[in-house]
Amino acid sequence: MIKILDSTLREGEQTPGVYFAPETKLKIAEFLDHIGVDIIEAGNPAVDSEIALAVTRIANAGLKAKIGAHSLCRIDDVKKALDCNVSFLGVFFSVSSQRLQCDYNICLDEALDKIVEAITYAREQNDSLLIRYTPEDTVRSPMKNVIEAASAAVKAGANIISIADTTGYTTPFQQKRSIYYFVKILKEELAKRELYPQIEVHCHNDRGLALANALDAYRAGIDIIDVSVMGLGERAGIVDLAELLINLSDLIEEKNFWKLEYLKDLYNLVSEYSHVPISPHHPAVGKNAFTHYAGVHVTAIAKDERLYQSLNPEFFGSKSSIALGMQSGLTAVELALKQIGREELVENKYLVAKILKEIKEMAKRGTQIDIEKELIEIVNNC
Ligand code: HCA
Ligand code: CU
Repeated sequence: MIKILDSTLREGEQTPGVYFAPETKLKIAEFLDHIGVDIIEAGNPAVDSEIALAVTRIANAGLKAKIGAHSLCRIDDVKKALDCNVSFLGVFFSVSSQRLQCDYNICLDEALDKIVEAITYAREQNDSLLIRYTPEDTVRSPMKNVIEAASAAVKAGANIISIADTTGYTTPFQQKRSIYYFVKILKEELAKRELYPQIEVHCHNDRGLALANALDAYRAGIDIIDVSVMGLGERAGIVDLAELLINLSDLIEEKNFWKLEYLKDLYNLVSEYSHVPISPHHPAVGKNAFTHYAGVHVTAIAKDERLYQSLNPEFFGSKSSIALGMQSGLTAVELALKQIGREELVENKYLVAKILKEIKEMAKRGTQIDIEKELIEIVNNC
């Protein structure tokens, strides 16, 4: 079964301006756990002692999910991560030619030594720790380097290799630049060496293809997909948790595997504390995700919602609704009148038409009409 790693608390907190206090992080982790996320990447403890504290609290909160720390391949940092009592450790070290030459100024062998040293140390401290190694910017690194680094990491004790599309470079539409291709080659090459780690993918959204690439990786048979709430993360962020779960729910056999009804509350919580608004048209959790507006649409859904819905709002703890405005027709007014408990007015066709005219006038201000409040005012004035 595919596993989900949520990185809202690590990658997500790398969104400029975003800061989650330790108690907020614990609340977010509890929600993620309820939803059924397998691994919660809770932060990099070496960044700040408060992050270490938050990771420790979450690790000790008795959640079902594995709690993970992120760390550079540096013994001191790995120590700080392990001090937090985590059951998952993700270490990263790029083996791209540019990174080795321009940034680290070392050769591949020296990089391999650092990777092996950090993983060996972590493995010695804890037999049952899940260790992931990420050759950061995997997909723009020479395949030979990635395979050498991944092989060395697994031999040193890593259980998982993550393919990181750090800059959102991959596309399902060019074979040699697709995550699908990287997964296949990596698995094949590791299998030749009799190494069978789990494979994870971390897809950034710089080209708007993070979700498409994650699903491409799923098709290639990967084990773990990284996500965050609202896709929060560096630059254009990563795969959005809700969007991925919607699509995976369609693909897996077992129904109701994830508790999607908690998504809305989780998104509202993260939005509140991150100060990043949820887009109204965000799938499943946006304000308008199940709202119908134009006359033709509302007339149809009044007969059967499924005429304009392929997702069942109930799965997300939502209901479908209608909006009023310039695009509305008489059916919308009738439905809205029923909604505010004025069903008796529906028979008065003259009044319904007058209300519609008023609604259209009001719509010209360019913001949504509040049915519960403003429609009542319109009715009282007509
Ligand atoms: C980062 C980069 C990273 C790492 C992913 C990983 C990426 O450290 O911010 O360690 O698995 O996108 O490569 O998020
Ligand atoms: Cu990232």
